[in-house]
Amino acid sequence: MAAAAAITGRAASDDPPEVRAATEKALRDFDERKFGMFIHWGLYAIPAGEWKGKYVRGIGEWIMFREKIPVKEYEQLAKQFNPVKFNADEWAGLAQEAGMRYLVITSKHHDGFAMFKSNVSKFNIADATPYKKDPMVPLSAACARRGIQFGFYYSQDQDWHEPNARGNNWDFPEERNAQIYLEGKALPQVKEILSGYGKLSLIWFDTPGLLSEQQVTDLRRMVKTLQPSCLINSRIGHGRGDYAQTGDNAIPIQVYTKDGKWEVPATLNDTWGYKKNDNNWKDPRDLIGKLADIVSKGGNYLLNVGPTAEGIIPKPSQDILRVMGKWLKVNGESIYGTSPSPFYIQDITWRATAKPGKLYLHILNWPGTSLKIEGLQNKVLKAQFLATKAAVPFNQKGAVLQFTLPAKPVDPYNTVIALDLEGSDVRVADGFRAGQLPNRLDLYAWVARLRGEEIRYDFETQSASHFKVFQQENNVLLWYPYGSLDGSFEVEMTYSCPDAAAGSKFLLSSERRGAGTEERLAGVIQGTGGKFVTRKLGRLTVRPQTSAIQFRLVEDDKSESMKLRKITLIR
Ligand code: FHN
Repeated sequence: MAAAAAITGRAASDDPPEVRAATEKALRDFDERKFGMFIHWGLYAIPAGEWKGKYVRGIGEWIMFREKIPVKEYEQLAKQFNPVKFNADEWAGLAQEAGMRYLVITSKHHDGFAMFKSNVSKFNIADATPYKKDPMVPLSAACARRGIQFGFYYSQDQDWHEPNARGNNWDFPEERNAQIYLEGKALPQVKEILSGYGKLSLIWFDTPGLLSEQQVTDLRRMVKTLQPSCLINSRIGHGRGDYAQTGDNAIPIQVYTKDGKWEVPATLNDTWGYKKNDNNWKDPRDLIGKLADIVSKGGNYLLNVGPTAEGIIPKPSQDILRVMGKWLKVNGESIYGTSPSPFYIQDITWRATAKPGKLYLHILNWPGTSLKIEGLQNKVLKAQFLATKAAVPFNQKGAVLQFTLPAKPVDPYNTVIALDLEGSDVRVADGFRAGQLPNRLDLYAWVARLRGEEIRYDFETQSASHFKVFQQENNVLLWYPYGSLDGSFEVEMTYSCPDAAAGSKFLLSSERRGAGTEERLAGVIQGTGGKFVTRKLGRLTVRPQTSAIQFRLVEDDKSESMKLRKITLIR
């Protein structure tokens, strides 16, 4: 797997050959699985987003940090944690029904509480709760029985329960010694999770923070010594992972294959850990589209559920996942084991995935009775809808392929057309190939990360709205170029705004991780009489190092109801 070299490169070069071989094999398998279940489960499911009667904004598992809850007080939650409704087989069964082929669960999140029986710290589910059992034993076994690969999340640097770990400066204001924490808790606990639950497909470290390169190298070595085939994600830090994560809910704007395998960790609502008031569930159409979008760009999708303190995966999550599973049952051939799109991503109408001699067109937004695909050089031998096996009439002249479609989608979520091609390799003409961008590039709101509790996407108008302004955590749209853009672009914005709501200042900026805003384009939202219009904004520079392009209202949210459909970058 040549593409993985950039990510495995440094770590792998230190690995013994047998570890390298086991890692490469595991990576190939991981690449084929495409879709996994993430589970954030811990004590934070008890307060569930509310502390002392007050609603706490933000992600649920951060409640201890946000409210600066003292360790002694937070520890008391363990006495109430009794997930009697937890049923390992039901959870694994749900993952299987959803078409998820691997599962990653929090063994210890930043709050420091071990969700497994640990001999290293008494602050664990078997010793500190009335439940008294280790749920990870039956869960790992249930996954193994169902052919779902099992992996653990472990927060290796942040641990708000420990004076020498990172994060808790309300109980522990004095300087920490990370090595004491590592040797006393993180390393021995990682050893425990690698030893007691059979074969782990991966360890998912998080928020690497300030650990030194040597500390990270030691951690990697320990994992690979105990289980050579256990994959390590990039959030171990210092480039020592086997595969990469994008940011949370962050999908690259284009096909992205140059740095090896990657995965998008994503939420079903706005939290990872259970929050009783978070009902901002994503639409299955959005999620099924995102699965195709991510896979067509080269990634895996790790989609989260946050079970309750009783051990129940919230019903809306279950319902959504079952809808996804139903779609995958029919269309799985176009997802599992595929390679990324050979075309660059043009708009939000369709995506492509491929297999030798096969091309799958995922139609996400129905174009009406005709669909034109340009650039395919292979002769098309056959075209059929995966859902019905019905033939799709088409006409191919040179590199222009035209389909005649029914007026309405065959599948309301994503209609897949499977093409049989002449020749095994898919060939795409110059100017249409992945990696070759056009002079006008549309960044649609649908492709952006919608960050914030209020912001919403509307399928009807293909636009995002509710740009509420807060002192912290404004509602924003973020696009992630991942190195695909380099230059100064003229920028246009396609949006609508009722005249009465016009007037707020907006900011479109390119951001660089660690350095903040690099370049900004400011303006005032003009009224459009509620109609969608395209307006020129000025110029913006985007560099390969740009981590995100961001749109937000800055000072007031009078224009929060404006609808933003897309930003266009013109070279
Ligand atoms: O801080 C965590 C957060 O709670 C959650 O676990 C996510 C999942 O990717 N990771 C961190 C933030 O990126």
